[in-house]
Amino acid sequence: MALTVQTARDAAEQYHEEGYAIVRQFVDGDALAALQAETARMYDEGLKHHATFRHGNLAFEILPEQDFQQRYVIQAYWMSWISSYFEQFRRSQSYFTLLEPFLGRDIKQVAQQIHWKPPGAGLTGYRWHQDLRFRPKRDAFRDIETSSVTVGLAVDPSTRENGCLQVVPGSHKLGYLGLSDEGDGQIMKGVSADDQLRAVGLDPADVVWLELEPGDLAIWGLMTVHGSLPNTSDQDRAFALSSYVRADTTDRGEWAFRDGVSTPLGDTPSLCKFEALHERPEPHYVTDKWYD
Ligand SMILES: O=C(O)CCC(=O)C(=O)O
Ligand SMILES: [Fe+2]
Repeated sequence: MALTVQTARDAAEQYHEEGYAIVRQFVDGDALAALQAETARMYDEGLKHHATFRHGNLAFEILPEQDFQQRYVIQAYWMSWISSYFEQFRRSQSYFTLLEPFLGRDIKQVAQQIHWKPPGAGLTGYRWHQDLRFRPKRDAFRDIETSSVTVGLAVDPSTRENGCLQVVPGSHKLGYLGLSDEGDGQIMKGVSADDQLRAVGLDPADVVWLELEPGDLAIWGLMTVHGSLPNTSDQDRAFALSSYVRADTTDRGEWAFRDGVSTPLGDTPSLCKFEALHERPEPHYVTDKWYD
């Protein structure tokens, strides 16, 4: 099913009112099978690394076997550098049709990720937060709240049991609330709890669970309060996330669309989120145990 301009406009309207939206069957049929196969290939690529690996913007976040009984891959970043499939997918016509009502015709991408929640891995929840916290150099982005959108595409079914995303409708209008900023600020340690919402004046009863079929897509913003629980089922939850920004509001990111024209990666990576990109662009392993 090709995404219509009307569906994209409706999603943008709901997003502006409620801070999130869902587009069903953004990908289906053979295209969905291809997405699932390439996502599985990325997992196998990640498994080749004994610890968290970085090379430019490409990264695999690994839970190593010495601490977790077996090796798990929980995140991949910027798969485009090793996958021609993901390099084309991120700037495909479907994404442009979806994003134009949100961001206009000149669009850069600042995040490309897959999040897995392998059964048994345990540490696969993301505590309540607003993604603004991941844009550390806030002056590198202008008009940040309205110029950026994140989309999460269900590769596997996304259910309550396997830790689907949850959002608090309307929370995007409340400003930055500081959720999960305490301590080392690591959002994958500890779990989302109702008290965290109450502490900032939100009602846990308002939470919406974004249960998705493979190919469905969720949309949220930098100010939308969201989180997800660890997987307690035996079904993985691969979720493909991308953040896009209006190109004229940032010096960061990789071009996705210039005046609506799909634009490939250049020869070298651009600074997106990792501040260390320029200090340590070569392949390397990171062995700090953030999960301890
Ligand atoms: O994968 C998820 O469930 C949520 C991820 C998330 O919110 C984030 O990485 O900012
Ligand atoms: Fe987030």
